[in-house]
Amino acid sequence: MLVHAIENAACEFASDVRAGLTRPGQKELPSKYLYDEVGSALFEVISHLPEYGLTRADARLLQRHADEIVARLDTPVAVAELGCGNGKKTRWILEALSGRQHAFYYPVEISRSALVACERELSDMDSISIVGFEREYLDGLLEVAAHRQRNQHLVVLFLGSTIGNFDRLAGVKFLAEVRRILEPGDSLLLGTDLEKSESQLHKAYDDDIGVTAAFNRNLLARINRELDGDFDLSQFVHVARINPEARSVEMHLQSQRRQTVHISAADLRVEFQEGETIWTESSHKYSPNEVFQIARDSGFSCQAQWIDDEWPFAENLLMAE
Ligand code: AVI
Repeated sequence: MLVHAIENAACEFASDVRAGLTRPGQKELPSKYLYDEVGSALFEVISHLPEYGLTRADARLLQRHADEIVARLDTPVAVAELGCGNGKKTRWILEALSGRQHAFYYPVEISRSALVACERELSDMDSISIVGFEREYLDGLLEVAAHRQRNQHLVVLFLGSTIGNFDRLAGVKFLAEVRRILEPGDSLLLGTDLEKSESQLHKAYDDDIGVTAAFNRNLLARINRELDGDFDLSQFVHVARINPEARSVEMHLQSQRRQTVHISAADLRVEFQEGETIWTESSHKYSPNEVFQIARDSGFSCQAQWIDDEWPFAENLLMAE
């Protein structure tokens, strides 16, 4: 069973790499593949960098406002989290909740190592029962919903501005899917990184010591490791580009010369021109008011918003209508 799952994951990776690198025009790789074990560890380091305040702002808001957030939820409530990471930020919400009731916590995570780390991090909380799901977000949430007891409400945590890694429209579509799984009276706590100056954004996504560059280039190293590729890493440079129309920062990997790359497990030979890029991630930034509209467009209403005073970032509490 497990062997099959691993083989399927490798096939899917190979076919996504093939599709992305043979696209006419801009070559692309899906950003979800940035997070293997090395990539997840590098992202953890990014979250400590002075240039990248997003994760700390998210944690600060949860720490400061957890009681108020929890007080606004209909009880009894179970907590589901889409992408739990290492679980550290979630502790604030679970601690606030444990003062009121015993609670179930359902982390949904595609990375097994993150799921294990999260369960370990929160295992000392006696009044919380943890049931993890190693699944894609919506599949996992469907399972969580199937486990809910009668009269129990759900609060879904979608923190860290992961929503920003979707295109704006795809983000609304995703939230509408989440809403379809929920019931009136359930809620969604959504973290959104807010608009900031181009220079601040540029530094955040191209830091001085090169951790974000390593995070990005690891994707090519991962293709070499897992799909038997021969990317010469010294010939691809990390580039962070501001896209003012999309109000996003894009990460690209730019080929330093004309070159050909082979990826055996994807049965692929791909040519790069000098200066050509592979687009690996977009990170969209929001205005505070826009979140209210996104909530309405996806079947929620935004009941409360908390904005950090050090790094423009908002925690938004959305209620399922
Ligand atoms: C996970 N995600 C919200 C991060 C972001 O800021 O878009 C990923 C990241 N990419 C580069 N630095 C951090």
